[in-house]
Amino acid sequence: MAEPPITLALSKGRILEESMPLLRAAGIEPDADPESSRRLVLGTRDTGVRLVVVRASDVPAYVQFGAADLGIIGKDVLAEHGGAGMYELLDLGIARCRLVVAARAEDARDGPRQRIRVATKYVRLARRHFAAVGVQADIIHLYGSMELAPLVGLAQRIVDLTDTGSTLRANGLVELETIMPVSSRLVANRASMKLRHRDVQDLAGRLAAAVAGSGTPATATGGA
Ligand code: PRT
Ligand code: MG
Repeated sequence: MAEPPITLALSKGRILEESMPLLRAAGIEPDADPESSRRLVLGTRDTGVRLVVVRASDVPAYVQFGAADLGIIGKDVLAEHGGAGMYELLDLGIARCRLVVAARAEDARDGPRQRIRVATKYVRLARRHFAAVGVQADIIHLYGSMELAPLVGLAQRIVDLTDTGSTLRANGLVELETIMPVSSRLVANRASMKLRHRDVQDLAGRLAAAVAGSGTPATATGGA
């Protein structure tokens, strides 16, 4: 019997957009356009790889529990999850941004109060950050539009991602400090690393070559 396909979990949006050129360079061509298709499981041409398309914050669950052998996630999502049950194999260098603390420009001048409320999707990372800098913070878990929280008095600070900074600026917010730089990572389920070592390493190697800009598997010659 043929081996089951290697399953790679990724998310629609920024990560998928920026992953596709790397996947193509690594020889993985989906049999439907993952961005527009309604299908959540996609085959690929001539490779034993299938793609599953899930929400960004759900990718770690698929990889941790082995429903996906591999996944592509932001370092933000990986760090917030904690990485249980998986190995980080590769920095893909895509979907770059940074996790920052931000506040309304007028509040930023005040400096932190004795105790502040912080709105974020990154509860664990925010808690760790404010503990490290010795600020008492009550963390409020939001699922989206963090930028709104300071404008309506829900929180004095937010912990959120920013890239160009235009979303913060558009809402009168300023960046106070960077918690960490973020880019997307290839992660692998721990058991898959053992049981399907060759397949996982092969795919990771081809992606590494694509990242390095050769655009072709390491064994191939020539080409730009
Ligand atoms: O939407 P859903 O809940 O399904 O998931 P998600 O919002 O986590 O997915 P998505 O596609 O928005 O983000 C997936 C991953 O992309 C994140 O986990 C990051 O690793 C990465 N990434 C890179 C970003 C950004 N850049 C980014 N700029 N994720 C979000 N943003 C947001 C930012 O917070 C702001 O609201 O995009 C907006 C524009 O940013 P500016 O600074 O350029 O204005
Ligand atoms: Mg989103």
